[in-house]
Amino acid sequence: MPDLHIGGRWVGSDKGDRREIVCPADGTAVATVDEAGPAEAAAAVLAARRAFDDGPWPRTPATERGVLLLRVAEILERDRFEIARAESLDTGKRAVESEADVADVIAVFRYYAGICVSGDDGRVADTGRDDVFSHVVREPAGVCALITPWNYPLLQAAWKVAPALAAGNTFVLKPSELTPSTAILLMRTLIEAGLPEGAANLVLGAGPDAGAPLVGHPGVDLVSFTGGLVTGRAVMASAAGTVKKVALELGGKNPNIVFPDADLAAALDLALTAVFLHSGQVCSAGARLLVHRDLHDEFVGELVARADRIRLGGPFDPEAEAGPLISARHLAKVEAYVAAGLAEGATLRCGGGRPGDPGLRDGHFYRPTILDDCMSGMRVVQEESFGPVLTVEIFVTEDEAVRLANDSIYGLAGAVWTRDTDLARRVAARLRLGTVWINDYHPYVPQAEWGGFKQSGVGRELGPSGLAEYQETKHIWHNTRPRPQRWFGG
Ligand code: TXE
Repeated sequence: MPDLHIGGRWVGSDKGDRREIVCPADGTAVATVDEAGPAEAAAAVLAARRAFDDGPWPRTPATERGVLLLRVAEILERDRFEIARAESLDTGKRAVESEADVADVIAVFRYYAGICVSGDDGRVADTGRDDVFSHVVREPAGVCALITPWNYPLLQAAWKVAPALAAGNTFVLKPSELTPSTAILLMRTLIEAGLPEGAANLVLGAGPDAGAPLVGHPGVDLVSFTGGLVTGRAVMASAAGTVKKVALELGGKNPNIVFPDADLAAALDLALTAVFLHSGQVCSAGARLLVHRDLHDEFVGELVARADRIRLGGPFDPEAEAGPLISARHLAKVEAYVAAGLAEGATLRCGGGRPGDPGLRDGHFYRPTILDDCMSGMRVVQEESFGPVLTVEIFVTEDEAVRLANDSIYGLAGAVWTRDTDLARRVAARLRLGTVWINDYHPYVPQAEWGGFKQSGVGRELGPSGLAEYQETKHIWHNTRPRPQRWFGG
């Protein structure tokens, strides 16, 4: 069966282009998929446009849209192991992580189904006139281009698809060319759930070939993009040509601040999870440890001992605690950041290379790495390596901790560890971050907004704001007793 979904039909690539998808854990081929170019991308936009302008979805009552989203959640629940397996094969992440991702995806569809069903009927504006009925309503934004990366392929698609559909939009989804399998399964799920033809379209392919044409297309009203900072800037610039609504989630360089009075057992454990989960390929990875001087030696010593014991392995290895990096190219990028850090004066405490285990030779594995003695100005501290690399900086005062944490072009997420509630709240208030965890790291819920300050992005996903991103606001002024105004005499 062909892999592109355009205007209600599964179609192949016009030019017959196909890409082999390989598992990054061992290099085995897991799928071969059709790849779109500008022609298929344009066809998908036209299909979504027709479905928006003339099709039933934008005019379907919100409660019915909610029922469909619930059906999507049920089908995902039914197929969760098949979907998780596909995600693990594409990304190399552990099966349990993929299963947790699918559970989160289901929760997102349920959340937006609930918002639809509970309804937002707009509001009446007080004009002070009894001859005027003035109300403000929310309408779908239109045709959405949804562009997603490879680290959480299905999850990131769901964060966009669920609110886009809840609001009554039609869309074209363009997943990462490296990890398309679960997007195909999601599309099948939407069709099985009964989504009208053309409301959901899928193009696969490389960013410049299949993604860029969506961003520049005048038929698209909104672009929601998750990916790297450099690509995000290009997307924003290109979208400016037709003044589209733009939502961007561009990653971070997230501080994890540990004060001496923290619950150290929990802080240590979560500091590992913060940075080494999914081998650091997480936009909110706690890649910058800011540790109080009094705590440094003991805390970092224990962290190093535990990081050294993390077992690497493929997705279905029951012993594995972390998987590979996504590609050889990405591995080379991580290696280059570690080399740059060492050249700038950081001290290598553990990791710093590929594992020696011959069983991991065919995968893109990199050992959990801790760089001590880091300074805020170093490239490895400032730029996103997006790998299993922790940099350690020391602070003494509260002000210094806040200053170091905010010394970044990013502002996505971070944590503060202390038993002093006043201190925790003060620091949380001063951090220029979209999410602050106090005595925790990484949890999120669909009910709460996710997104970044500064160059971490524009707009919010999840929560009520995640729905509002996909809506336009319209003010309708209804004069029930119109009369000439006589503004002009003639
Ligand atoms: O991402 P890209 P890459 C960061 C991380 C990583 C870096 C680069 O630091 O090392 O980004 O990763 C599509 N027009 N994050 O190169 O290019 C592309 O096909 C339209 C953080 O893999 O941003 C894919 O679907 N689309 C991030 C998507 O953009 C284009 C998660 C993301 O790819 C395009 C992943 C173009 N011109 C990487 N060029 C996070 N925020 O979590 C590419 N694409």
